[in-house]
Amino acid sequence: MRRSFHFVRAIRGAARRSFASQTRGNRSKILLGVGAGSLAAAGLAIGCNRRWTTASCLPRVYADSPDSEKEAKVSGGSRRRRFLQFASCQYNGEPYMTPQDFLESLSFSEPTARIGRRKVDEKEMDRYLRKVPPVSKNSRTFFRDLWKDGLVSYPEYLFLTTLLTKPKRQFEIAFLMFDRDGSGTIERKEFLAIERVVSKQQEGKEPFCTTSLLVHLFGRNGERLLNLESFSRFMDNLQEEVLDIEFHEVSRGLPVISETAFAHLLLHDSNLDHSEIDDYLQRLEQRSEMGDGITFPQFLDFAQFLNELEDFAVAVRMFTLAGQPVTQDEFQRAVKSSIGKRLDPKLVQVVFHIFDVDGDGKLSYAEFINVMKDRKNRGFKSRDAPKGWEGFKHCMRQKMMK
Ligand SMILES: [Ca+2]
Repeated sequence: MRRSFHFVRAIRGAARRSFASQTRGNRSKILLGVGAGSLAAAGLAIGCNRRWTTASCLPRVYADSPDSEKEAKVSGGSRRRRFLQFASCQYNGEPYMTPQDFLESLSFSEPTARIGRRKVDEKEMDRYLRKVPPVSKNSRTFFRDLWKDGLVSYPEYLFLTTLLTKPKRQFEIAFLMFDRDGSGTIERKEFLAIERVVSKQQEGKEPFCTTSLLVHLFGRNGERLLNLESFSRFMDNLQEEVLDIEFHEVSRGLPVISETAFAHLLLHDSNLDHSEIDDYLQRLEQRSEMGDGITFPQFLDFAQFLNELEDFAVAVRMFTLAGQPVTQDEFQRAVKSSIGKRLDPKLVQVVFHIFDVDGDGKLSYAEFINVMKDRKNRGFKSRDAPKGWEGFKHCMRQKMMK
């Protein structure tokens, strides 16, 4: 069990419908819309929580898990394994994720229980593709809007998960990698060529089908070109959509999350076990007077900062060459040099309360970087928990330490 916010599945339906119409400016409407959904789901939440906490310790059996394991062994790699684990559809004999599967693979350690993969036929596929908005619509709810009605291929999954943690200044580098002929725009065939490379597919071996993402970026017949501006906006929207889901699942529709919930969000994807996470949270609660909470824009800033963690590490190493712990002012200066602005002092205060081990007001830098690296790489490194009997023992140890 990685997350303590188990009620989220119950509220997801209500939340998603409300988020679909979300814009930055209308948070009060969301508050009303999702707040009602959350209240309605609160009763369910208790049941869900119970089911999750007891069931999560036992190995869950999926009808298709032997196949997924076999497929992953053939093609190798933890990302491939994760893709196969969550891919709930099959089209032309190939496994695909729905947009819902994709979003769940980022937030949950296991997919929803199901029996086999649902076969998608031509007619259904045609219906999916007709629903896809063009990239010029600039949607921040693209994946949530399509939800079950769309397909994400394995190369696309690799592409999307790679983009999730790319710092903004690397958007252009990524764009130039795709624009193979240097024309200043990306064509569908250039996009597919890179996809082929990253998924290690041989040219001509396996033709890619037209997916929802291809139609979104290049049109139904690949008639549109993608320029740097649209490409960067797409990446921005993708990052924001995933963070939006994460934040609002925790806030239950409210515009802020508590400092403790923020700390939990930072720590839950790390390799820390439950007792270690509890230590961090207790330290935070003992040291800080709980304030007004953390808003979504503040959370976004922090996520942007995490995407620039390498630059931050270089900057902060200047202070730590002599093995000195970092003060809040030094921390902020290092942040500014990596993302171009300071973080809200309240956020920094929370981070210091969590990672100031001996209470001297300074940050234990090595610990901070190690935990935050795990958080940044969420979904892969930290989620490759041991499987089978080893996994069961690991899980039992975790439970007994609680
Ligand atoms: Ca080009």
